[in-house]
Amino acid sequence: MKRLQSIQDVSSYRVDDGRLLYSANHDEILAGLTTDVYFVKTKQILETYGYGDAQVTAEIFARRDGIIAGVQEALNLLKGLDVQVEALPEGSPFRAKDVVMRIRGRYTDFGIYETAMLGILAHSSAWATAAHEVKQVTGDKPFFCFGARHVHPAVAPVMERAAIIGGASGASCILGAKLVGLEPSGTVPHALFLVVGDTVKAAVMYDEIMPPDSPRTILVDTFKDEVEESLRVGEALGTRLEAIRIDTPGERGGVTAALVRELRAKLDLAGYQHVKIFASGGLDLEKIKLLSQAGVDAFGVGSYISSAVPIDMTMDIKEVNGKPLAKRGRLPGVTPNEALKRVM
Ligand code: PCP
Repeated sequence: MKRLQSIQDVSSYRVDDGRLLYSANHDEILAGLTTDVYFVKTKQILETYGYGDAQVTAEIFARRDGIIAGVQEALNLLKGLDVQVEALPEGSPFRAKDVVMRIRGRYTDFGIYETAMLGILAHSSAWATAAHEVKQVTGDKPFFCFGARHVHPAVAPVMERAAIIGGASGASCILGAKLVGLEPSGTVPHALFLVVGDTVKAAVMYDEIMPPDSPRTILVDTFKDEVEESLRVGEALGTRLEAIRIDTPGERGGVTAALVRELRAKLDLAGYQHVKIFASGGLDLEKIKLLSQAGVDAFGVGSYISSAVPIDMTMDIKEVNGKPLAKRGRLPGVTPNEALKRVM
């Protein structure tokens, strides 16, 4: 697909009637179709009036503190262009107003990617930052991103990858996990238990046919009391039972610290000290902290990560043809940041 060069290219572009998904594919993003249209007009005017070769230094800065993610994806948009790029390494912290990426080259070469690059960095960094916050609370205990169901499938892998960069131990979304060289994490949903009709029966089926590296973590809140079900599953799977998962719905009060304490005590009393407790469902930082103190060993976290508000990123031109400048309100010339590394 040809890159957009002018407003005439924009006007003549037609959306395919049979389009399956509204998300942009890679070719459409590279062609500039997801950019704000004013960047295409700017490119056309500059090239028409002899400014096409203007060399600029552009800096992207963040509006609030966070953990950077999406750098590699943003860089991939610039592949093949004659530009030099410095950026923060993926996963590193930044403060409000820090420059997270600096691009030098012909403005008309990369200007139309501003929208896409800012969007990638803003959202990925928000998800990574939320995951980092969870990590601060879970400490050495693992947590897994379960947020794919809350976002459009086109960006679910982007989110889950960002969560892992921010500190998640893994992710349930298959493509998200594979993007960082991991296998997806997760056992089975309530659907299996509901269809089979009995927690122990479903647990035994899982144990029989899932490969040895699939964790024997059994969900115990579908039909009956979580403690009663855990002990039944323990009896059936014995030492093969690695963990039980509690995901008690909000309608029943959710997963509480009291439930976790009771569960731990009764599992221990019945000789299941080796069985870990995995909690999921509506967990935020405060709840994770309380549940961790009560004895939860691992967590599944979805909406806290997926609902992270994007961290606004802004791109400013700070030099044109070697001359320092800036729009009103900003400081002219490059903004020093020793954490930036040359990446292109
Ligand atoms: C868990 C839970 C939440 C999912 C994880 C995301 O899934 O019920 O909806 O967590 P969040 O609340 O932090 O966003 P399952 O128990 O596997 O879901 P289901 O009820 O579909 O079986």
